Amino acid sequence: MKTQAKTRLKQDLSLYYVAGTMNCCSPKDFYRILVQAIQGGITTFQFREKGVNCLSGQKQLEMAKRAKEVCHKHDVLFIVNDDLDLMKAVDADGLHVGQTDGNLAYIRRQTEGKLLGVSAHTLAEAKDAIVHGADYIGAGPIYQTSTKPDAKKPVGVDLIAEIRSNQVNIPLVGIGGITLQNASEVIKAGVDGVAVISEISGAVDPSSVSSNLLFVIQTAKRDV
Ligand code: TZP
Ligand code: MG
Repeated sequence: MKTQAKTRLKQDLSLYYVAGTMNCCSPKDFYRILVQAIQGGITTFQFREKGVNCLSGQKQLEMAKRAKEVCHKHDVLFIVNDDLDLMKAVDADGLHVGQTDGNLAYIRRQTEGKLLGVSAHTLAEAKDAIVHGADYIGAGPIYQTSTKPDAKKPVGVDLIAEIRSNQVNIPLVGIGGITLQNASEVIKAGVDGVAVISEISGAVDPSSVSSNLLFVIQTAKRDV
């Protein structure tokens, strides 16, 4: 990735909201919360429709299309979690995969011209993702999270410092248990952005939580 595109991506990943309808009370709430999060200033959205009570088939496709439309109307990047076919069907901006979601070399070929994000739990996984051409890394879980039932043990901000001290200059986001209270610490450890599910999807006022998070992130970035 060219330096200018990398700088732009680092900016675009600043406040990365991840959600599916099952993280909200209903599909209707999912869409309302997404719109409010956009109003509050999220910069990237990942459609992660998986687990108990998730939408499938045509309903999932329609929701993904609606979500992409509202994201693009407001210049928010739209990324699809795991599902290559869905990413292609909605012509998303990119795909995000975990360590067990398939062969990275194959996935990179299939996502040519799109962004590819890869989750990493260790420095070795981050390096492997870079070798395979990932555009950005999602590092975590940083803190304890109850949103992802199969989440690994929290790695803390040490993982971020470790990745950065190995001269890994790839766009990097932290994920897992990130809140308004700890977002600044995560940014100061060296990430370009923070990814959250419950802090926004469970908020009484998703718009103000999003704008407060963005403020904390931008302030912390200036202090790094
Ligand atoms: N990957 C690692 S932790 C996590 C994912 C998808 C869940 C993050 O959710 P929350 O509610 O922000 O802790
Ligand atoms: Mg996955």
